[in-house]
Amino acid sequence: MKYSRARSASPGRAGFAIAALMTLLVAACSEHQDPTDPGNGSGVVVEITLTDFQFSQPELRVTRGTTVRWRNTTATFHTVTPDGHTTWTEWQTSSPGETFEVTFLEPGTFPYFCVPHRSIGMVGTIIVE
Ligand SMILES: [Cu+2]
Repeated sequence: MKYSRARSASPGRAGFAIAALMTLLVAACSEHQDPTDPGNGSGVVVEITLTDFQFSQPELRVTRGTTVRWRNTTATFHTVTPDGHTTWTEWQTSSPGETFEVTFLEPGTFPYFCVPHRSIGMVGTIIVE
């Protein structure tokens, strides 16, 4: 063993300071890197409903910090699948009343589609300004 038991059991003041600094760094990094962290939203929520077989607002324009909530109003299987980006992980739903939220913190254009109904036009785009 290269380190003593006493040292590992009691990290001391320097150890705590380093731990606190690491926590700050991790928090700063994740805030910068995660464009959909719900902790930094403006509190504005805009809802899009899934019907048979379309999104209620196929093109939705929002400001940064807005939370978009998709709500399934059908008993049909639908998805909200990112098209060419990884801003969120695909959501799957098959029960009325189920919801899914993404808070957009960075500007950009975020297309998505429903896997089983893409070919009949169940597609959408979120434009964040
Ligand atoms: Cu669908």
